[in-house]
Amino acid sequence: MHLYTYDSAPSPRRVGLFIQYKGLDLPTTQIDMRALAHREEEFLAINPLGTVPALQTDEGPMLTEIVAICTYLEERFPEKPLMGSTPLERALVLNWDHRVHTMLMEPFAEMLRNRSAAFENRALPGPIDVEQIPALVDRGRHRYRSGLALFDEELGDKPFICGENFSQADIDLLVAIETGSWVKESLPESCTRLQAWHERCRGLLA
Ligand SMILES: N[C@@H](CCC(=O)N[C@@H](CS)C(=O)NCC(=O)O)C(=O)O
Repeated sequence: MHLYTYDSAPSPRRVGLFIQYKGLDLPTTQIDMRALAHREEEFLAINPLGTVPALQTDEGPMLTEIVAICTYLEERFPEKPLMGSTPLERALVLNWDHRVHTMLMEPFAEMLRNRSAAFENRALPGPIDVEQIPALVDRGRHRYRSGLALFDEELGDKPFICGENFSQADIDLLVAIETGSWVKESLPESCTRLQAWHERCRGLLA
C-alpha cells in the first residue's frame, strides 16, 4: 500500500486526519502541488487524473476518490471506526459525507478556483483544462454560507453529525469549515451548535 498526497491541500487533509485519528503509519509520498508536481509525467503515470490523494492498493488498483480510500483503509484497519459500525451508521456516514461534498466542498472550490490567476484554465481539478467563470465565486459563497447554516440546524443536539459517534463525516465537515479561511470565510458566531461541535472534534483530533 502506498499513499500519494499533499498534506496541506483540503482533499488530502480529509484522508490525513483519518490516518492520524486511527494512528496509522502508511508509506507516503508528498506530491508538491505548489511546484505543480501533480501535473508532471511522473505522477500522471501513477494517477492519470493528476489528483491527490491517491492510494496504491496492495491488490493493484489505484483508488483516487476519498470515500473509497477511507472505506478501503477502514476494512484493513477496523480499530477506531470512522465509517460506521452498523448498516445505518455506514449509510449515515455516506449520506452526510456526500452533503459535505455537495453543500460545502463544491461551493468552496467554486470560490477558490474561479477567482485567482493561479487557477486560470484550471477551474476544476482533473485531467482537462476548464475555463474559470468568475460569477461562480459569488454563487459559491452563497451556497457555502447556506450550507453552514443548514449543517448547524441539522446538528441539533447531536454530539456528532451522524449521531453519537465521531466519523469521517465529521472529519470532512471540519476540513470544509477550517479551509473556509482560504476564501475569507469563517464559521459565523450564529452557528452555535457547529461552534461547540468544532471544539469537540478538535479535542478528538488533538
Ligand atoms: N477525488 C477526490 C478529490 C481530489 C481533489 O480534487 N484533489 C485536489 C487537491 S485538494 C487535486 O488533486 N487537485 C488537482 C488540480 O487542481 O489539478 C474526492 O474524492 O473528492
